[in-house]
Amino acid sequence: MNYPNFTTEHKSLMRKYLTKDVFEELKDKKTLNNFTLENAINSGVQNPDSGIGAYVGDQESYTVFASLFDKIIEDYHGFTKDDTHKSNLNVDDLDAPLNDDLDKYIVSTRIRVGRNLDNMPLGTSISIKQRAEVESIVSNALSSLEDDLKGTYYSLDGMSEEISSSLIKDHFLFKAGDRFLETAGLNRDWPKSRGIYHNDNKTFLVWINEEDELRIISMQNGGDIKTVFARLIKAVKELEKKMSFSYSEHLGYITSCPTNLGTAMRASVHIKLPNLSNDMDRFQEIANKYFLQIRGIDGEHSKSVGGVFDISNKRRLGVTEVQCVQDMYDGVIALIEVEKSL
Ligand code: ADP
Ligand code: DAR
Repeated sequence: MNYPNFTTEHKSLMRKYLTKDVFEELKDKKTLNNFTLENAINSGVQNPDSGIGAYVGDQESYTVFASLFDKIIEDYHGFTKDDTHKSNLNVDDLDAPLNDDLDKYIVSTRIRVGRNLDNMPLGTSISIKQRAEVESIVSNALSSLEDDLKGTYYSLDGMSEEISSSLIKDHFLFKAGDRFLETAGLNRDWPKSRGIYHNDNKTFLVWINEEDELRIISMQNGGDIKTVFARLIKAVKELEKKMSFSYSEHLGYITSCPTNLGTAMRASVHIKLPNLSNDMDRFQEIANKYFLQIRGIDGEHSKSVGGVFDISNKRRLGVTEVQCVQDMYDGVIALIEVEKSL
């Protein structure tokens, strides 16, 4: 492997920290799943506009390629190689009282976590057989869920056009990943062993074998953030009785992209802020103060429509799940106050 032919267009953290020395140290290394440095950085080499530019093939990659990933993780999360992650899934520790404004301004609330099975390669390096094993383990576990989590699993392989378009319309279904995921190897053998589960009233979903092996999602219309969080926690605890997730004391829940490490949680609202959207500098200033990320309403890299934005926590590692949701709640309260004043 030769040192990548970076151009001035390459702006990712991978480009920033893959110095010639780090490259020489790592270029011939590989993990037990034969995941190499070339595999890890391909997405960022092929897509100069990447922000991060690197994915891992397994939990071991974070150790084997530590000279690169430690720097990316410290830069993005402000989390050093000596820090340890803490988890807190106790919904009672969340201070998020419901009020009329939340339901007036918030169209919908969604809280998701990423998970990957222990002792299994990640989507970037998994084999067809292993990916089928993940689908079987997870869909069988889902089929045993009861009460308000009870529902149906739909495999994407052979899914009817009717079901597919209905799920996409509800923002429930994921499509083949974007060019970043494609060049990371996450779309290989698409749509084999990919699928979606949702409960009967479509407030609980699980994506199987998308960017991570599981995306566990609780969502509903309106702004009752605490109820959405409580449902997610109940589901995660039910699933943890039936499978073990890849986790480390240092990095928390292991994910294919370093941005999702730790809690692997994104707590988001689709919120109407038409007035504040006329002053994006002030909007971004408030988002920075409350550790918020501003997205469009059709997912990452999309645009906002009609003054509705996807607002979510930016911090995922070195903070607990309760803090992620508290970040989002406190930020949303502040944004609504400003919107009302305009
Ligand atoms: P992630 O799954 O990492 O959060 P995205 O930002 O791509 O990734 O969102 C995935 C899907 O979830 C998109 O279709 C997006 O529109 C939808 N979504 C995200 N947040 C909400 C929300 N609060 N309400 C409704 N849909 C949402
Ligand atoms: N677009 C890639 C990934 C950034 C984080 N988003 C994820 N993991 N979906 C980049 O390097 O910019």
